[in-house]
Amino acid sequence: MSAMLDQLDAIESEARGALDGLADAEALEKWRLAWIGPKGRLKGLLGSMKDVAPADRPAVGKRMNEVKVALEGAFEQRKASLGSAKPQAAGPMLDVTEPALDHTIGRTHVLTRTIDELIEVFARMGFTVATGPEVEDEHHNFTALNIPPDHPARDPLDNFFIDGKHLLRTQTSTVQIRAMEQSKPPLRIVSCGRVYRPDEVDATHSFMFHQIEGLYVDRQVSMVDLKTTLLQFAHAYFGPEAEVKLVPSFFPFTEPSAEMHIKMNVRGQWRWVELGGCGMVDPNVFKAVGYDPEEWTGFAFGLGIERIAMRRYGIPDIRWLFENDLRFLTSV
Ligand code: FA5
Repeated sequence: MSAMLDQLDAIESEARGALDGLADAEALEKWRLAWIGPKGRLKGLLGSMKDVAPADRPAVGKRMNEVKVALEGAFEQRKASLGSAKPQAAGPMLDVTEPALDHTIGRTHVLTRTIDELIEVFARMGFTVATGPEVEDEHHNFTALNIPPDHPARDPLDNFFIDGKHLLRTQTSTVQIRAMEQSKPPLRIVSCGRVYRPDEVDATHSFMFHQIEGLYVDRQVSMVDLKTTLLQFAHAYFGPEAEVKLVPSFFPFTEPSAEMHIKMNVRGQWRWVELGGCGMVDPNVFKAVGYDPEEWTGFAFGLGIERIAMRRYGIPDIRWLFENDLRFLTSV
């Protein structure tokens, strides 16, 4: 009999020891099955009851029951204590009913959008896209554009020179020269990009801004072609009621030259707004790129993209375009 009682004592103390080290509900369940479950160690001892002398069986049965009750109690206690520590023991919780996080997708900057729109309008008129560097030499920024060495526009105080001969381009007209150097006429290009001038910054001026340049070279091109092209652009971009006016002006690289004004609806009021310069390509510019001015004629224009975007989207201050303030960026 004492061998059986010893075994019961051993099972009880071993089972209690194993129970102490358990960390989660899964381990607890395994413990229950192993020790007090229907096929557990305790039940396994029942098979040995037949070897116990009949006189001793009540005592052994009583002890077996005590151990069973004690281990079941210990199991319940451990289960309760693990249950109260559930959040840590169970790891991160997943609440599938919680609404998903709202993740905001960025959007194209209004200037990039304007550039894409402008290019699309001119592409429909047969213009292809040309590009040029922002760091330019004096030849492309001035000399080839008929701006001689003593011209006030070349004053170092009016330009961002990098060294004696290179500067940040002040206008996209540089791309006219590069495009003509690279291709034979006829030619029809637009070019959009950044230009730099040490202008004082205010609501309509920045030291860095964007221009769209257009150049059309062919035989017998006239001012009528220029005005028609600009009018078609104005209608396509600002609506069929927009009007175009060319006001006499001066640029060294066009003759005659004009300012392009567009009559458009600005917040309910019709106003004339100056968007840029234009004119017929000066014969000296053709000579600089090796085109024969007796054979080829052309027009060119250069418009400020910020001014266009500001009109189109009702933006009152040019600085908002560069400050990266999300309140503005998400509103246009
Ligand atoms: C030019 O830059 C000439 N290259 C345009 C041209 C091209 C004339 C081809 C003839 C033939 P202008 O300096 O006026 O021109 O500048 C053109 C436009 O750029 C202006 O009308 C204005 O819309 C914009 N602009 C000029 N300075 C600034 C500035 N500091 N900030 C923002 N936009 C500006």
